[in-house]
Amino acid sequence: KRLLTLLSAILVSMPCFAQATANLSSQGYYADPEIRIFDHQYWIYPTSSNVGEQSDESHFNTQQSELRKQHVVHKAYLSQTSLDAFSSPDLVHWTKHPHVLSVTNVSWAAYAVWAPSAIYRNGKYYLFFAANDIQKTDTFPGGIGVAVSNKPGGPFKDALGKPLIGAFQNGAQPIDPMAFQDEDGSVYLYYGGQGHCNVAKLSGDLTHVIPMSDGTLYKEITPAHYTEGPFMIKRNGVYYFMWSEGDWGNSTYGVAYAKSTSPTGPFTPARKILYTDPAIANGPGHHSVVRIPNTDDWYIVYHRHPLDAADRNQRVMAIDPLRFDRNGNIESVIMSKD
Ligand code: FUB
Repeated sequence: KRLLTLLSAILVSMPCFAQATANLSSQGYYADPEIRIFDHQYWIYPTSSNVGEQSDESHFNTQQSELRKQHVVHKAYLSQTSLDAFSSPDLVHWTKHPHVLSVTNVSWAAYAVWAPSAIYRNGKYYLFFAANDIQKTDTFPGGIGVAVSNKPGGPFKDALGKPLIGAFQNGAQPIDPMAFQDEDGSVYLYYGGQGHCNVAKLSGDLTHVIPMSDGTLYKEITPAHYTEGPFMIKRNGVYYFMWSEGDWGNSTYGVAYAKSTSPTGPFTPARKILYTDPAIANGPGHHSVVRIPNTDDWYIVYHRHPLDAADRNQRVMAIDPLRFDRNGNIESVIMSKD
């Protein structure tokens, strides 16, 4: 009887991940989801990946509209004019918070905002984001920005009036920021696409990059096969640096990780833990990880392509358990069906 009671308690406390994934994927096309815990709620900040939707041009001024017409490189980016967020008490039921950040509130961007990363610091919520990376002009240079709000659901306003990190510092494409607060209060920003990853240390007020202990401002930490989407977690004093590698087109896109005793590496050895399952979904990646407070239960939130997706931007969100073995290595993720 005691065993039955224990089993039913475990089942009740375990969220149903097929349902959780179904609830996330039914929100529509979203990518690059970053999960956080703010105010006793889970929050997800993703990229809008609504390919095919007409962009609303009415909020742009004449100069911005002209620039947008001239620089249509990827149509999908043109409709990424704002970021939505989602909140949940239990990882299963999600409430949408539309337009927590709009590109029209970022004076130095006219094209798109995407791949956000959020932290709580100094009594406020900060949202790091990529903007305008594709078209680089003197007026709209592109880079990684930071926006601030009093609430996790925004509205977030551009904090600096300029990029925090500009184009191609030390060779890294300024996209996919991930802000990591270490236990000593230091904040590190991991970022970079196109196969080049940098880490930079931020000032306490998050307004600028400060030198690391060796004097470096932008340190390249690119692991072999790295594509984009860096993420960092710390467990039992070990830093787990994670990233996305491969390509959706040939079903090699997935998540890998490596370990270190330092937030700036070196990280070793690398191992892939999330990959295409031809029976479930294609190209899972650009993920984030959350630990349930007061437990050693971890979950990975990521985007993936439904098997019938015809376009690389047809990406939906998913969530699954992230498990560690007895040696502290991350086990392969078993993707839930939705
Ligand atoms: O969502 C836009 C881009 O796609 C991100 O910057 C990459 O990480 C990839 O997920």
